[in-house]
Amino acid sequence: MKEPIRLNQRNLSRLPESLTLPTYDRSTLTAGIVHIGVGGFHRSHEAYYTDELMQQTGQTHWGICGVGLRDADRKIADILKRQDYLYTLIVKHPDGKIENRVIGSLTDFMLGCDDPGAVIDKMASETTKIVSLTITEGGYNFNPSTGQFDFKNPDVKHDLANPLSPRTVFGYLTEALRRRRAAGGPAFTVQSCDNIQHNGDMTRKMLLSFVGKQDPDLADWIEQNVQFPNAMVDRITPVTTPADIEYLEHEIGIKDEWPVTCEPFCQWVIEDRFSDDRPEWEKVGAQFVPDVTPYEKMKIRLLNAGHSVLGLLGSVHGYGTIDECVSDPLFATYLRRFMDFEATPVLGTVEGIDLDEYKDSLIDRFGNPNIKDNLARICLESSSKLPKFLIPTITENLEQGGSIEYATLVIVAWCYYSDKGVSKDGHKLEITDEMKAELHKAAAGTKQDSLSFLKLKPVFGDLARNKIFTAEYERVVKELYENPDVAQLMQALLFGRE
Ligand code: CS2
Repeated sequence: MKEPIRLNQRNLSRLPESLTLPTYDRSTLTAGIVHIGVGGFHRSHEAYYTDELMQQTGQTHWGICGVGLRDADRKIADILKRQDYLYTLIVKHPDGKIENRVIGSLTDFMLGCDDPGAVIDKMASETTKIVSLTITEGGYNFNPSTGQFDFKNPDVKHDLANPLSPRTVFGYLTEALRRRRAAGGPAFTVQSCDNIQHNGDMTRKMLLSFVGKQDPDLADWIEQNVQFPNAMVDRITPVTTPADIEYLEHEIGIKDEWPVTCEPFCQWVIEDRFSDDRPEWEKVGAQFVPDVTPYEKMKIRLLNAGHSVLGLLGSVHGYGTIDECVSDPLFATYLRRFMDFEATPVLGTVEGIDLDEYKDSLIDRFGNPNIKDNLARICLESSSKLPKFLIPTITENLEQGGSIEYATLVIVAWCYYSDKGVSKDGHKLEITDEMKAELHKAAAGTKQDSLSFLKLKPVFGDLARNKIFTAEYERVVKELYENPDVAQLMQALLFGRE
């Protein structure tokens, strides 16, 4: 077998013909965008759209300078540097077809923890028109029970006192915007690409709280000059596995140390308000709309919540991936019922979208047998996901007298999962959550106090005080703890007791 070819700029012309390669002149690339959080999702989504735009127009001024703030980002920084910021996007279709494409839109990668000043300079440079973010739901430093910025976070305290060597995204944005104001030119746009409803408004609110404490005049300037467009982002992007790297090496003949895999579906709906210029992403499939509210709500309450429903129930049941769950008619039916009976009634209408079709398409996408989307990824950081994806559906149904049973079983499964850390058959679960210890402690108190888990206020707000909810929750807790056969409880909800 021939040696695989290392992915880098020099080797581009030698790569196998089956790959789609950048056709624009990468030697003239400049970064109009600085992006914080270069995970798989950024690389399958914004970096892909931008690559496609450059492919179609030949424009090279919308390159992306990647930024990682923490030492944990060193691995991706080193790999991208060795590959001249190139990587392969492996698009896996449900019928087995695979498209491999080398993405060339990243121009550079900077590590904030090594040199915060260089990152601030880059963001403050007048060529930067957009600073975009995928910092995960938890990165917004938002306390769900109060709705306010969390000033107790030690990194935030550090940043307030040390504006030139920040650790959080808020510290970086503040110092860079302070310099933009001093320079007298336009501000950059701050563009969130995370799964949060009104992600732009949320970023704005959190940033203004931080800046208001550090530099109130600057907060006024930001209010007047900086735009934070809301957006809905969508593309299922599982964690890259060694098998993906081997596939490229052995079947395609290319050595890429960290490719990204994703589904063919891709969507980006963005509010068209920018502080300065923006890329014409509409030329490559993004939609610019005046108000993104219905789209983001639909996506978060159906897709993301649907993922959590399958992820938590599936983990306790002993399944490993989303497609495995959906191939079980019990799980597929349960998901559909949750969407129809609980999520949809509190969603409102989404203009121009047939919700039934949207739900059908979600089940098809989740069922893509080539996208092995691990439940460990789906359940990761559930403590910041559920308050945004699932709990609002429960509280709104409680207000309206709607159904809550399907979602309640998910919360109970989450309690069992956090308490025991194993599936019903005793297999250890891989749990990653900033609040893992607190979740475990609260869940482990269930035997003494069946509402113990629900009393975690930062996650559940006042849910433990709602009598209708707690009655259902306590009933299900008792059943699941007596016999952790979650499928049996799902079955009973769907078809009644035999
Ligand atoms: C998933 C998302 O982890 C999760 O919560 O629901 O990462 C999901 O795959 C993406 O939002 C799809 O666009």
